[in-house]
This record gives sequence, C-alpha cells and structure tokens, in this order.
Amino acid sequence: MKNKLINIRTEALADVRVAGTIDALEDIRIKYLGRKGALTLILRSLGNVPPEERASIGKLSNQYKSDIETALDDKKNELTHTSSGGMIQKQWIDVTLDRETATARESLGRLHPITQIQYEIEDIVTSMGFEIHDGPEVETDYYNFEALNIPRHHPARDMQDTFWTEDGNLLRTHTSAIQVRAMEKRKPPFRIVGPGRVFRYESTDASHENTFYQVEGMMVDRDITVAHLIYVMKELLKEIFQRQVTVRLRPGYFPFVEPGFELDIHCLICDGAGCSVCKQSGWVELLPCGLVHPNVLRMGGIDPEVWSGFAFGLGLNRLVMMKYGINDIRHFLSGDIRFLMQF
Ligand code: FA5
Repeated sequence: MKNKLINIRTEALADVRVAGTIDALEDIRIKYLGRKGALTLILRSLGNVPPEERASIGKLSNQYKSDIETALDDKKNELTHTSSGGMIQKQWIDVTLDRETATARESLGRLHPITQIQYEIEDIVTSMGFEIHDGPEVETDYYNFEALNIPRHHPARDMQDTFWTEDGNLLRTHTSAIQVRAMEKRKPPFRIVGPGRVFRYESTDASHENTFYQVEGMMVDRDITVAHLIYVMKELLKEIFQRQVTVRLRPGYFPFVEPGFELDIHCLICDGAGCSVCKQSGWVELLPCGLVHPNVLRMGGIDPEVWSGFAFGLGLNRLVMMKYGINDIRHFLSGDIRFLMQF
C-alpha cells in the first residue's frame, strides 16, 4: 500500500510538471484527488488496511494529498502569470505617453476652409429663413444661361467663358443656375440659397481661379426692394466677419438682374492701403447682386406683376481670403498640407 501511494504521488507530480494549461491541471486534480481519484480511493479504503498500519498509511495519504495540491496551486500560478504576460506583450500600452503627443501623431483630418465658411453661411442664412438648395456641376445651357436672360449669341456669355462637354452641356459658371431650379420647385414667397463649385475658362492670378465656390441667394416675395437687398447683405457680412465691414455699391451689369450692383468690401488684408488681392484699389469685389429681372421670374413661372425679388452671388474663395488674410487664391487648390493645417 505504501509503495502504491509513493507511485501515485510520483506520477501526479510528474503530470503536474508537464501540464501546459489550466484545463490540464484540472484534469490532473480529478484524476488523483477527484471523487473517484486514485488517492481518494485509497483514503476511502483505509478501513480495509490492517489496524497497525492504518494510522501511518492515513497520515502518508494526507501528506501526499497536500503535496499534490501544493504542486497544482504552484503550477496554476505559473501558468496564469505566463498567459497574462503574453497578453501584456500583445496589448502593450505606453502609459507614459501624453495624450497631446499621441493625438498629434494621428494627424486628424479637418474640413477645408471653404467648406467651413460654407457651413457657417448656411447656418447664418437658415436662421434668416432661407432654405438650402442644390444643383449639378455639369449643367445644361438652359439653366446656366437661357433661363437667366442670357440667350445664345448674347455678348454677356463672354463674361463667363467655360468648359463644354461634347454633348452640348457645360461646367456651370455660377450658382445662379440653382435659382432657376429653385423657381421650378418652389411657389413664392420663398427664400433660398444654393452653395456650390463653379468653373470658368480663365487664366489664374492671385485673385482668379478656374475652379472656385459661390453661394447663390434668392428671395421672392411681394414688394421686394433694393432696401431689403442691402439690409440682408449687410447682416450677412456682419455675421460672417463678426464685425462691421465697410461696403460700397456700384452699378453692375448682369442680364438676370435689374438694377444690378457690385457690392465691394473694404479690403481686409491691406485695410484699404492697396495690395495684390485688391489690385491696389483698396476694395474687393465680393458680392454681385440685384433685383431679379422680370424675364427671369417669367421664365421661372412667376408673375412679375405680383412678385418681385432680389438675388446675390457670393464668391466663397475671396470671402475666406478676406477673413483669414490669405494673399493668393491658388493656395486653396494647391493641396499644400501646410496651408490646410492652419484652419
Ligand atoms: C456671378 O457669377 C453672378 N452669377 C452673381 C450674381 C448672382 C449676380 C445673382 C447677381 C445676382 P461674378 O462673375 O461677378 O457674378 O462672380 C461672383 C463672385 O464670384 C465674384 O464676386 C467673386 O467673388 C467670385 N469670382 C468670380 N470669378 C472668379 C474667379 N475667377 N476666381 C475666384 N472667384 C471668382
């Protein structure tokens, strides 16, 4: 019996030594110490052992049981430590790294300054009751010119040369095409704005691009006058620049408005002293506008005897240039990350 006990202990400790997982240890415990385990069966059969040996066999059995339990516990600790060690290796976190450095390295993207200003303007004008409308960048001749009182062969088309597709469509030259589409969708009275990208076939310089952004605005109601137009334009610019800006109105010719104006603002880059952006004039052309021409209303299915309206076309690139003191429009499409990171 004593030899049998010694064998069980030796075998159990050897099993524990080679066990590689916690589950394997549990199997070993069951094999030797479980209800039908080898050592348990011996303890249970102590009654059959001759009385003179019973005490010493009992004592030895308990001693071996405790040896096996200790070995199982030690091995379990060892395995737990190694597996969490593995996890720590895999999921290594540098707790000493400060958050600022970590996020700077991620170099998160952000909205382009033109998109930012577009969203700002959308917020301002929607608070004034304007709806936001959209239109396609590849337009038909009708929406870009015809319906805006610029018939084929009219010299006014030369003011906005553009890129044509082979099937007779064009890259829209202005967001005014959106006002035509809006008139088809809305019955007066209404107020809409239409932001978007526009294209012109022209050579570039510090204040001219071939691809730029505008926001069109149109309000149609009864008895709309130039006073309404000026009030809304001034409020809009005040909100955008968060300060009063000096404006001037000059007569401007656009076939789709009558009367038409050029609203200029005092150059915020040179403060009126003269620079490359304002072409040394101290003023920047920012906001052409006017009262909607009766022909345009008529083409849009609106009776000009009953309704009148104003419209404006805000150039977003030049607006951002004024707001942040940017001295060359070509930065916007340069894709230069150093420029974009500033906004
Ligand atoms: C127009 O595009 C008219 N559709 C605006 C309008 C709407 C007038 C409604 C009346 C009523 P204009 O061609 O001037 O107008 O352009 C409007 C604005 O777009 C300009 O004030 C300027 O800010 C901007 N812009 C025009 N051409 C360029 C260009 N090549 N590069 C950058 N911005 C430009």
